[in-house]
Amino acid sequence: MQTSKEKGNHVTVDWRPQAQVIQRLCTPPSYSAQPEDIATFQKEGVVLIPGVFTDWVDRLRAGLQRNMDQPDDYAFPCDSVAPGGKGRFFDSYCNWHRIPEYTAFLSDSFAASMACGFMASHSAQLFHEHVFCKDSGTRTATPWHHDLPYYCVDGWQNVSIYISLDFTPVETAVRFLAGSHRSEKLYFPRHFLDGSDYVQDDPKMASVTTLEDTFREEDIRAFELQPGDTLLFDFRTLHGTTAAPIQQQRRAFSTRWLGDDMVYCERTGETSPPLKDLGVTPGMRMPESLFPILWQQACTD
Ligand SMILES: O=C(O)CCC(=O)C(=O)O
Ligand SMILES: [Fe+2]
Repeated sequence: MQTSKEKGNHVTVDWRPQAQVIQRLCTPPSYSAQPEDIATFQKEGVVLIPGVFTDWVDRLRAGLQRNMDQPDDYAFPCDSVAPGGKGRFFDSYCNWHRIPEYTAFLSDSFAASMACGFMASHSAQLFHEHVFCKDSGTRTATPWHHDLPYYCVDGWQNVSIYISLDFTPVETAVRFLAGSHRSEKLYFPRHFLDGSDYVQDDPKMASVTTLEDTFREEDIRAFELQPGDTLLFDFRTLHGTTAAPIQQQRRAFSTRWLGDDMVYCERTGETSPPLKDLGVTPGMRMPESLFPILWQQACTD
């Protein structure tokens, strides 16, 4: 039997960014969001912005290739196809400071400014990046889940910016339950390998596993994606995929952002990423020495 440790991301190299890398980050350019996109994000918990990062696709693919070629040289690699299963479902995170193409994206793209606008925040603090690859032949569904309970942070102003790096037909793309980000309910994180719940002994959390059959079709948002198409979604929005086989490699590069009200919290069990010794107590902002603030809105009030 696999232990819960073997199912998740493995501890390899140190995930902590060096101060010098943070100091070298430039002020990224600014993004002008369409008010209707922000409104959709706030109402539905997800919005698609077609083609917005097309210019970054080649560089991010090159970065992801480094990550996948030598997974153990980078932090927290994970393979989530069960023994004997077909294909490969790879993910890894917290490598933005080690992979030059990821660092360049944070320094030179308008992602930080975009995050700030969609979160309706005065600042955008980088939590981490997260990359995914499902190889052709993979039949492993991404289990329905939402991201917040995986994390050692809590609050409402947050966003993931998920950039598709390949053409992805709607059948195998991530689908979202519109409006689920407004529910106060939290569900146990799940292992991507087999959909099992994490061991988090929190009486306020429930299991989402029995709920997915009850989602109404009209509330599901699913999008065919071209390389560079980008989904912005809330850490609380429920999402997952079908088990339809992947016909053609599907890769994605995601960055996770914290707004003004996001603070450190202690979960009652394992978290993902499993970040330790952050030097903060519950209720405090995440330390900027590890999670840099990359955008600050000019103060207008
Ligand atoms: O790409 C996938 O299948 C999973 C993505 C996901 O869960 C996320 O970005 O939070
Ligand atoms: Fe997720």
